[in-house]
Amino acid sequence: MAKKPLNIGLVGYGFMGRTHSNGYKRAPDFFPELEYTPVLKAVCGRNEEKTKDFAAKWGYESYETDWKALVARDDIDAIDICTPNNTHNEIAIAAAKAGKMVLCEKPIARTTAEGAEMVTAVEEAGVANTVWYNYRRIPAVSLAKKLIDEGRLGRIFHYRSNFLQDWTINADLPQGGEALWRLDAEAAGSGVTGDLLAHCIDTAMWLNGGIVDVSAMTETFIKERMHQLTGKMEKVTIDDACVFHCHFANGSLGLFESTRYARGHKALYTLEINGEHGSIRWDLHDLNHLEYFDHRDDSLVRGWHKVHVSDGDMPYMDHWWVPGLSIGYEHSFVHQVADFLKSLEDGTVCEPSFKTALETAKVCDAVLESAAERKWVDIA
Ligand code: SOE
Repeated sequence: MAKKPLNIGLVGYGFMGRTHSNGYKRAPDFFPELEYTPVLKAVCGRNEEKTKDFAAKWGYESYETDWKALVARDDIDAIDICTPNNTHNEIAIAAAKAGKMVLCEKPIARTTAEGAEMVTAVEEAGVANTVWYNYRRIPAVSLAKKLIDEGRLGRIFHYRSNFLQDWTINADLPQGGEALWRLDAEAAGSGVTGDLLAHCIDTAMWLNGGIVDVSAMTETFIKERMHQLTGKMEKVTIDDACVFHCHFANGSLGLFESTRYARGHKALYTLEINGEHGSIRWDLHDLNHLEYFDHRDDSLVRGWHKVHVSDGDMPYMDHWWVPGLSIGYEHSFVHQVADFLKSLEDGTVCEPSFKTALETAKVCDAVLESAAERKWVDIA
């Protein structure tokens, strides 16, 4: 069967530009049943040399240096936004208005207000959309979803999640500009809350339902850093660390922590859920294992099971190697591409849609408000 091409216009060639491009390239080989196939039509970046180089390296047919020119092209079906958070709103709205599908790197935007405008734009235009919260599509995390939905844990009491890093401890590290925009609140919106806790919140609400209210504290440990764009020492306005607790709509309690100051941890995303019958835990440093405890097991063998998520009957794994062989971080992006293509085929929504991702933005905003005002905040 001849494949239907989906012409991709990628904006941004950084770390995320690479993960998404790899996803587009790998998905057709490993998900051959899909009707659509991504075509790497054009990549866009402001630095012509680097953009041209990226296009050659990753196999894009052409390049642009102005995203508006990319959005105006008739040969582009979908705009994929991999640029700093302060650009998501403008690019996504223009793309939707031009009738393009929009795929946007997380978080949806800097604030709920910006994200809400994006939701309106894609809904008014009726274009397919998704936000790349890739960790949902790690097979072990998808398996956790299946086990919870089957009711194996029973009533849920606790949800606990961390995202720990240590790459900003050095006070000489500048803020702002290329590669370091995540340290600049103007570009990023917030620090660890929007960058890291947003992942934890997206997964948490997917696995355990909505969050009702939050109480948070944030800290900025290094108060001033050299700004790469101005060359001056400037006040740091992002949150370096954030801790919050919350109530979920199902009555369970949530506890979340994120920091870029946990010496020794590079990207330690962990989650644990405790229910009436059992518990589940997972961490990104050992991403192919899901730990599962079922109190209803025979007491002589009761204990934590360490499930190696590699068998063909486990989520996504029938598309990869043979049982016992592992996959990695990059595969979560291949899975998101495959699920997006499948959603086009089926006429369904590829979750998280912009609308779903807006719920995460609302929680992030409430967390920041709670920390700033030292009070509990209800989620609107
Ligand atoms: C930050 O270091 C970062 O790259 C995030 O921006 C990503 O979303 C996360 O998956 C890994 O860490």
